[in-house]
Amino acid sequence: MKTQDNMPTTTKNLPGLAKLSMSDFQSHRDNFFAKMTDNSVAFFPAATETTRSNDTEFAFCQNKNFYYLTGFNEPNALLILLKQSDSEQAILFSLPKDRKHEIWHGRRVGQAHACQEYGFDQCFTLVEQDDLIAQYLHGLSQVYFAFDDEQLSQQIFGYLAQVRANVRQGAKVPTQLNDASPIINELRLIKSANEIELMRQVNFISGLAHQRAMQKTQAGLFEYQIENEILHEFTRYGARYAAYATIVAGGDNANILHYTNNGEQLQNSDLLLIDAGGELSGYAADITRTFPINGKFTEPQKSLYQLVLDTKSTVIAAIKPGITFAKLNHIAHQCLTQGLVELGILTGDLTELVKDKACKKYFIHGLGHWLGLDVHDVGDYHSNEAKAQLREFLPSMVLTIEPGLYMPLDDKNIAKKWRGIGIRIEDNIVVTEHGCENLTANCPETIAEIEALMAVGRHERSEARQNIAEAGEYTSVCSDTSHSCDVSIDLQK
Ligand SMILES: [Mn+2]
Repeated sequence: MKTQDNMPTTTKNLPGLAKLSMSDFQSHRDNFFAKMTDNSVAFFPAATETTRSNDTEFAFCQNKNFYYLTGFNEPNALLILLKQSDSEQAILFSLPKDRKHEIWHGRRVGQAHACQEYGFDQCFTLVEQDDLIAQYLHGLSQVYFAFDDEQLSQQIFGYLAQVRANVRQGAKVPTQLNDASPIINELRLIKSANEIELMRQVNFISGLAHQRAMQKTQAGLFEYQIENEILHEFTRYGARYAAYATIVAGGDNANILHYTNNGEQLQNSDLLLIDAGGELSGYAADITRTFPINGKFTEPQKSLYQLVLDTKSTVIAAIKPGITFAKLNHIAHQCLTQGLVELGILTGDLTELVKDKACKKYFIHGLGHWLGLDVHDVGDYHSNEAKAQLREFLPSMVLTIEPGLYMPLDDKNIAKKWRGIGIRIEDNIVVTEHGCENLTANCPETIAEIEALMAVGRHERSEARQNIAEAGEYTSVCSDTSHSCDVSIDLQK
């Protein structure tokens, strides 16, 4: 563990491998080509910009399937994968170079550079799209696209109608439509070594952000001020955006699972739950920590925290290829139930309570989820179409483990000392050949680690206050003299 002013050392050369290379995206395309039949075409549209208000837009977020296959980060583009018996072609349609537009809104890659820098076989402007696609479709037998994308579906039916209109002139229309989503979801679920390295980095950065938040937290601050410390640290190391809306939830707010209001003042004896992860080159981290606002756990907070932490550790220790979320859930339920019985929160026969999933009253969400380009990443959780069984883990899957316990302030059925406590601890895990790797290793989690780090934060604040006081004296001495004092004092040092 280290204080904030030290540069990170463990993930060596941050920001290091901050993006995937052209060959990574090419191999993603190759993997999709391998799933296509001969004489077929697949469509993957880029995202469009979303209006925030009037003429301003939200920060652009690329469509993740499109990004996975291209690395191309402009809106409105379209990728086509064309597979014929003797060739595989990746074709991009994108916005044209436009000097005037670029001066106002930013540079565009343009068609010539897109071919060179992204490895596409052919690149065209959007103006050429409609005519060319109708030509490509003629004579093909199958089409792949995401069925849940309504706009794209409409567009493709339009193209097919365009080809069909020329049947009398000899045009041949594809007859089989395939949903591209399950195919690309499966590909995205298994990460490459370079994807895992990116996720290692974004986890490391996010761990630093949680460390900073712990050090900066004190009663009287507002939740959004701690959110700001988190975002500061993300950006500082190249994770320009949060992967999802940061949750900074003091006290009873932690019992609202997706609390993002972040507008309340931190109270001295409460816990603070922070669920925050950065996004680095499109890849997400998703980390939760819970710690005492004044730096010292109370006894009830300690008991519940240690139980959640022990549960998380026991579950993670069991992760290896072949295990399922069902088995991990059983382990989590056993740990939590036993702990809740020992604390007197649940009463009854342990075996019966586990069987009845009694702990779900306080552990109200799932144990974890896939993680990748999306924070709740794509990929089937089941092993068969009937959805009867949860699938076995494979090496290079990445997932979260996030047990929690939630005791709402207004729940009169719980003893008073537990009320208003909400705890979640969440790590990001890669399944390896024989076990797993915890990507969230640099983020403090034990009671001793957290209390020690927060004590460093308190010490730094009191030193800073002392320095400010001394600087104040110095300034006042200066201002007593008759000539002007030209000394600048950095109060932050
Ligand atoms: Mn999560």
